[in-house]
This record gives sequence, structure tokens and C-alpha cells, in this order.
Amino acid sequence: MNEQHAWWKEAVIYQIYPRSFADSNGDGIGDLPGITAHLPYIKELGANVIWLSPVYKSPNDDNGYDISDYRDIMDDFGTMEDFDAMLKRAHELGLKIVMDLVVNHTSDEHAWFIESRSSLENEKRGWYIWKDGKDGHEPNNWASCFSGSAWQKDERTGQYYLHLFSKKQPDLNWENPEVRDAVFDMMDFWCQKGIDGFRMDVISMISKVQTFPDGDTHGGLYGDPGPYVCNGPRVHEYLREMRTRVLSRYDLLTVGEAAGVTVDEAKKYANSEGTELNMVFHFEHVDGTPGRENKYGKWTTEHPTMPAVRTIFNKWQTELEGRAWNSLYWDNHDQPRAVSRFGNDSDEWRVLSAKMLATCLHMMKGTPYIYQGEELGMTNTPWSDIGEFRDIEVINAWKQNVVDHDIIPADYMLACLNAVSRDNARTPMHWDASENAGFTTGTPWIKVNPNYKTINAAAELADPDSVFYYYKRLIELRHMYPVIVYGVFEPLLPENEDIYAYRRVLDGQTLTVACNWTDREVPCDLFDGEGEELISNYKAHRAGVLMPYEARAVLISEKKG
Ligand code: TEU
Ligand code: CA
Repeated sequence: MNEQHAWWKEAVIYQIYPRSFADSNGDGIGDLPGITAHLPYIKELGANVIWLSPVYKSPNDDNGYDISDYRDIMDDFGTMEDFDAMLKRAHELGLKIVMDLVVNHTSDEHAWFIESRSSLENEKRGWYIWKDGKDGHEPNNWASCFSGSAWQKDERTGQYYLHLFSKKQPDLNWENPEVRDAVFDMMDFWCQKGIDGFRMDVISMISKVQTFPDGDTHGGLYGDPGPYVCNGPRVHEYLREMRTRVLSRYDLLTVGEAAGVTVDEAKKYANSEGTELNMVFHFEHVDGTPGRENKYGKWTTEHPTMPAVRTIFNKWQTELEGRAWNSLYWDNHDQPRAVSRFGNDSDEWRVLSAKMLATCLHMMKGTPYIYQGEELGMTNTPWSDIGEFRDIEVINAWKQNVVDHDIIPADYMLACLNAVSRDNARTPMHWDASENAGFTTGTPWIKVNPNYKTINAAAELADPDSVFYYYKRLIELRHMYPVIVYGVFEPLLPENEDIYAYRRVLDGQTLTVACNWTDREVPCDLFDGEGEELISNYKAHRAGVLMPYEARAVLISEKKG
């Protein structure tokens, strides 16, 4: 079936977390001029779209995901002139800029919320979700994603407001058409500036079940709001309205961060008819630890198992075929470093396993996302004390689980934070082996991973066998071979405990991909010497086996004629 072609299907996206990317003025915080100065690096890598985590005005309770003015730039990152210069330079280099749209909630310092909380009669009262308490308690038992209750009592009026994230991130009330008008108008402001798309923060949560029923506590302190806030009753109606009123008027890439999304829901959010978004991020391979029992939910030291990860990806690859478009990612600013979580970050195996993971993901069907530093094989950071962390999710979880309620022993929680905390992704980018990895001449806002002396862009740009050049080649191949973008995905070796294999088929071409996820040599009879090897992380092969962490992608083209 001839698939509709589109630039956003053929793109490779590079995600920048501005706070940690490059500091131009020595204040220890990344900024927009720092990004502009490093755009040629992204161009060299070959990515053609940049997803910029939020740069709008924010008190940084959640590092920019708490916005106090959607139409101005955060002081830490520079000015609107700096943004315009970055956008102009990016377009000159042929790089598109996708902005982070955070409209499930604002900052509590946004003018809208300041007005809304001022009185029961304020005309913006209905722009947020205010409820009376019940029997002197919160309106229901929902947990915030950042620990504690999802409700905050406001002494001025005695009512509670909903915040699914921090108490400084009040949820907007999307039921209110004035809120939708204001959001769509703001989106149009940015589209008029010439941006190329939106990554939509927790967009699956904007429609809540209006009865706000208690959630299942699963034996914990608070109830799970998930069934009542994810994929809610009007979410597709709101996105179709967004498409009609804004998105349809521009040539944009749109990707929804869809916590709680299922394959069936994704067929709506990212449907091929284009009535909503281009694609969504699901969380199935990063929520908890696939293949393991998690006693404390997200907080674990266990690695996911390859068979469990394969089951998830094979489901998404096969079930969206012809129905919707996949996004592909191992990493982002909310996740630990891919090579530490899914691969092997030891000195012996880090490079090979980083290249193996990259092959496994980038030869699949969907738009691939590369998180800053992933292309270098950056690893998790060694954290020795809770005081080193900056992430509100970590700080609140420690307070709730270790300090206030003694739910998780401190040493085990610290081990979990080392394994899966978001700050693992937020340590400064490694540019070179100079102090602070060349990220800043000042004092960095967060710890720098001590391994920057050996893992950094300068060293990898000078090494033709580096992880960087391997990613560069994967991107080149995606731009050269339509079978990589549009080929139908077919699972192979579905029961093999060590090898993740699949093939891609298009117009008489078959691309066979096999990845050994272990540090052992394993038997593999998928390759018989025929065909054109597009890429491998080994220069030589042993017949009938895959070496430790070996990845191969071999193309066979049917003889025409
Ligand atoms: O993340 C939403 C989300 O679901 C994450 O909070 C994720 O579940 C969690 O980080 C994993 O433990 C988005 C942004 O990507 C995140 O940075 C923000 O903190 C959050 O929304 C609130 O805006
Ligand atoms: Ca700076």
C-alpha cells in the first residue's frame, strides 16, 4: 500500500534541553546564544529538526515546564531577539525548529492564574480547575506526578486548585472555550514567527472526567488519576479543534507527549487522515521497567529486559502500520541515559552497546528522536547525595518516600535515583575535555558527569569510529533509503532471548536488522553473506554468530527484470 509521504516522516529530530546545552555568558546556565553557536554541530550530525524544550518565561519550578508568559523568553535563556536570531540561523542551516507547547498547565505566576485565584467572582476563575474541599479535605484522593496530593488549598478563597504536577503548575481548564481561544491564539503567534511545529507536553491529559472521582490507591498514599485524566472524554475533540483553528494553516510537525496512551488511542491521536497530530510519544518502554516487577513504581534499579522491550516495540510497529505514524526514542529530558538503562555503560561495552541501541531504533519505522548527548553515548551520572539533585520530581519523591513516610529506605532510593532520575539526562552537554566539559566558564547549575574528559563532542568529532559518526551514518542512511522510512516492519526471531531482529520491506527491497543485546557471542543464521551491509558496529563478522552487542543491517534488492 503506497504510504503518504511527508517531510516529518523522513525527518530526524534532535532534542535540546536549553538549560544544559551550552552557556554563552558564563552564568552556568545554558542559553539561546549558546544554542545558536552550536547549530553547525547539529547540522554536522545530520538531524534536520530541533525540538527545543521550553524557553518561555518561567520561575523554573519545573525547569521551564511552568510557564509564566508564553510570549516572552525566560531571563536565564536570553531575549526574544536571541530567539529570533537562533530561529533565523537555524533556517539558514536548513534546520527546522519545533517548540515545546506546555498547555495542560501554566505557572502559578502566570497572569491568568494570578487573576483566577484573586476571587471566586474573577472572570478568569473558570480558566483553572477550582473545587471545594470535602469534609475538610481535598476534593478527591488524586496524587500529583510530583508526589503529594494533586490539589492545593488556596487560603484566599478556601477552594482547592488542581495541579497534576507541581503545586506551581496549576492545570488549565480546557472545558472553558476562553482557555482554548487563548491557547490557539498563542500558538498562532509562534507559527507567525515561523516555527516549524510543536511537541505537546502531556497533551493526553488536557481533558479530565468532570466528576473527578477518587482513583485507586493501589495500597499507596494517594489515588491514581490516570484513568480520569489520560485520554479523557473530550481530548480528541480539542485536538481536532486545534487542527482546524491553527495547525491546518501551517506546514508543521506535531508530536503529542501522550502519557497513558495505548496503541488504540494512538490510532486516533496520530491517525493517517491527519485530523489531529502527526505522531505521539508513548511511554510503554520507559514507564516502570518492562519485564520486571516494580515494588515502588518508577523507582527501581532494574534494567528492562530486551524481550519485554521488543514486545512493546513490535506491537507499536505492527499495529500502527498504515493507520498512524510512530515516534521512536530511547531518551529525553525525563529519562535516564539510554546506554545506561537499555545498554551497558561499562568502559568495555559502552560504545558497542550505544551503537547497537542506535541501530535497533533507527532502522525501525517512524520518526527518530535523538536527545542531546545520546549521539555521544553519554551515560548516567554518579550521584552520591540527595543534595546534588535539582529536579523537583526527585526532591519531592525523596521527601515523600524517605523523609516523611519512610516508604523507601534512603540508600535504596539513592540507588534508584542513580538509575532512573531525570537529572541523569540534565547534566551539562559534554563539548570537550576542558573544565565543566566546555559547557560553561562559570559554575554549572547542576553537577557535570565526571566522565566528560573521555566522553565529549570534540573527542568524538576527531574519531571516525565514534558513536557520533555512527549516528551520523544512521541518519544519512535514513535520508538515502526509502525502505528505512517507509518499509513495512516485520518481526523476526520473536522468541530469541538475546537477539532483537526484524526486517523492513519496500518495493522489492528487504532490509534485515539484527541486534545482539548481550555481552556474549550468540548464534545467528540471518546473514549468509548475501546483500549489501548498510551499517554495523563491527568491521568484521563471524559466520553464524553475532558478537557481543553486534548490530547489523543488510539490504537485499530483488533483481529487476
Ligand atoms: O512530562 C510528563 C510526564 O509524564 C513526565 O512527568 C513523566 O511521566 C515523568 O517525568 C517520568 O517520571 C512532561 C515533561 O516532559 C516533563 O519534563 C514535565 O515535568 C511534565 O510534563 C510537566 O510539564
Ligand atoms: Ca547562560
